[in-house]
Amino acid sequence: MRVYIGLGSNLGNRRRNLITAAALLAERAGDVVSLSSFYETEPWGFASENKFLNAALALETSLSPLALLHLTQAIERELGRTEKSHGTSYHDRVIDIDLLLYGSGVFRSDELEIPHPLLHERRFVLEPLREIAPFLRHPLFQKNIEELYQDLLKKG
Ligand code: PH2
Ligand code: MG
Ligand code: MG
Repeated sequence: MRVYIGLGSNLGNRRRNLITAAALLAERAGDVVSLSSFYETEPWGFASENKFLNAALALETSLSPLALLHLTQAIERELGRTEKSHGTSYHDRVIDIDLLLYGSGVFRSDELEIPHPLLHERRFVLEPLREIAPFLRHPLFQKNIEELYQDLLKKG
């Protein structure tokens, strides 16, 4: 299955954190078949002095959505991520690994929602994702990533 993943870091050696996360995914989850550029972005949804580096990657994997989620959570912990978001408030983090799309699958459980519910509202997700998969279709909106990105730019 082709899976799209968002990476973010705004603490420590951000570049190394993203590279290490991608390398550990390649070691444990499957083949990393694309990796976007790294984008420096302003914190979205919370106030912080620490800018993010964000990236997106495509992974070819045979893991199920939940198995992949648990693997990404283990990698986050290994890279030194401590706290989880409490309620709706965001916080600085060494690494965040988010499952964005799982093929054209739609998946919902208490732990995980795919497509990522905020994918289409976040420039820091759509900008790297459009670099590696502009024509990828969002299974719920029936639009591709480039179209979602252009929609978001229009909305501002
Ligand atoms: N992640 C968040 C909240 N805000 N802002 C940026 N720029 N990049 C992120 O990765 C990010 C964010 C929650 O996961
Ligand atoms: Mg996130
Ligand atoms: Mg996350």
